[in-house]
Amino acid sequence: MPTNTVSGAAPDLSLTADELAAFARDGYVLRRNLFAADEIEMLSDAICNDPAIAKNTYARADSKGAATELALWNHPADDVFGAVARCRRVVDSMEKILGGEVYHWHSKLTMKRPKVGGAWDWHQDYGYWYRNGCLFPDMASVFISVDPSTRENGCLEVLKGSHLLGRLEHGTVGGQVGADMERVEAAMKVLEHIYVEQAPGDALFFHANLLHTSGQNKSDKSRNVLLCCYNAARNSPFKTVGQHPPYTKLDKLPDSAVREAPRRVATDAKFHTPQPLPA
Ligand SMILES: O=C(O)CCC(=O)C(=O)O
Repeated sequence: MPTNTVSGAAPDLSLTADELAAFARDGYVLRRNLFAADEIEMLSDAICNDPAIAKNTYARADSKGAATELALWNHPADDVFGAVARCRRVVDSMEKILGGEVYHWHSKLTMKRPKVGGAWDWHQDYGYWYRNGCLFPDMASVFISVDPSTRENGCLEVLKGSHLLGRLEHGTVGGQVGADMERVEAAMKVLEHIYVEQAPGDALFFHANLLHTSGQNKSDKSRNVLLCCYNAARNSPFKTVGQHPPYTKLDKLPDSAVREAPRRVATDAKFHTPQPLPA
């Protein structure tokens, strides 16, 4: 695994200068094995067996009517999901990407059931978050594979370099927010379409204006992912829309906190309740 100069006892696992250059050029960078097998097993166990996840999961229809599932929360709680979202290898990377202090925007589980799991239509995350009152697209996510993420089960697909297009118009497609397809199709003629296949523990850092999609799950295996999303502290929304609060200080944790975290969802974890899409 690439590492930076070691400072103190713990290795610095955040993104290196070369990775940051790739991110600036392409709008994303894939770090293999950011999380170890035992850490991923903790996430998988909670996703599959914690009743709080099942209770707070809801579906979003894709444009073809299949349902992709998610559970979403704003504040990282004192549990394994919160530890991943606050650990240094993630948050220090985000601070390098966004150029300063970041805070946790939200985390979500996106889950595609075997055979029936639905797609995510082409969009930029800032297509959603613009509507939440964030002035600048100074936002980014990390897509952490809990299950293998393959072409067959609907891995993430990105248009390399599309973060440089700026924000496209978005409208409602199925139960999701989707980008203007005339623009997406034009962009596809000039930008490379990448299928980002990931093993469990691999982490894709990507910019809020990167166009991305993912297909339906045609396989007989689940495709579960933890997505942690961040906003620059200086970019707190100018208005409150829906369930996203303004800037909230993020307390970073050492990387070792993931293994030490409670495996079950914290009792005070606050999930979003499903909301109709804003007009
Ligand atoms: O889980 C996926 O495949 C994509 C999720 C996504 O694009 C999103 O939550 O904005």
